[in-house]
Amino acid sequence: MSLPALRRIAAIHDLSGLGKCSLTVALPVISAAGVECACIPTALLSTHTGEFTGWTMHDLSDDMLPIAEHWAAEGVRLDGIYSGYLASPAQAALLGQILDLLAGPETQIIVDPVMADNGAYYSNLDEAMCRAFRRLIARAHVVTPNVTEAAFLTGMPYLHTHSPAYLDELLARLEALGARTVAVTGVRPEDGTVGNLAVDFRTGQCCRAMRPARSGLFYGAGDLFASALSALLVRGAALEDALETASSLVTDSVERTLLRGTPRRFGMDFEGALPAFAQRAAALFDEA
Ligand code: PXL
Repeated sequence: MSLPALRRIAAIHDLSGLGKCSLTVALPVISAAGVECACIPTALLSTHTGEFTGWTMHDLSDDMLPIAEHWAAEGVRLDGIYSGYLASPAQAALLGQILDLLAGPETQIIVDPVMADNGAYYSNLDEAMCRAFRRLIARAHVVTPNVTEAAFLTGMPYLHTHSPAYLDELLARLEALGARTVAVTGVRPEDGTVGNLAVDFRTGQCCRAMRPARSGLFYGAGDLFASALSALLVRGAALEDALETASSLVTDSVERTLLRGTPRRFGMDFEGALPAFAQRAAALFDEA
């Protein structure tokens, strides 16, 4: 029996030791989707920067290009390059250089412009990070902002609920920035409903995955979603299947977090949701 080639994604994110976000989410989720996850860490932190104080951070900017140069010298093939939290705007420029080195014609580039949520920038980040992400968007095949990030990127006001007219304007402005496919997370058509919306601007295809809303912030939810979506798209899933399957991983993890009463800053209980996610992913590719 032979197996199809294993696809490989390079995940370019920070490694926050505690709090379940970025690489500590990307690695298990991308693996569970049946895709290899290679890593270029952007920074090493003791925890993520939300709701923790006194965290440590070691910037790994000096290592990012040498890692990519080594991989390029080894002739490593990447089916996807998926970037997330960057420690500074300068790292966005480095990411551009890494794309020059490592992205081939077949490499899907997924940029998650991680910088803000709930109408506010994360600690240490500001408009300079937003300007840097704006420049990267035109290079990406898929961009996965939450509503706050989409509003900041496009100069729109951040709103709590999102009318069709608001969403149309947001999407039109993201398209004008050069985005090809966007998946906007945390879309709230009305109070009590939240979900994700994806649009392929080349075909006009638009799909949504909406669920009953749960109150409060879930750290790492965006990373769970974008990691799952990236892996599924890189394996060749259709946009609507990838959106639905990634959204279900987030919903299942939200429910487990609430059932267990896990303090929010420690991240989401996605571990027990991974088997069902892996099964749904395998079913998309007839491997169930
Ligand atoms: O989940 C996004 C994220 C990633 N990395 C770090 C963060 C955050 C959000 O707060 O602080 C370091």
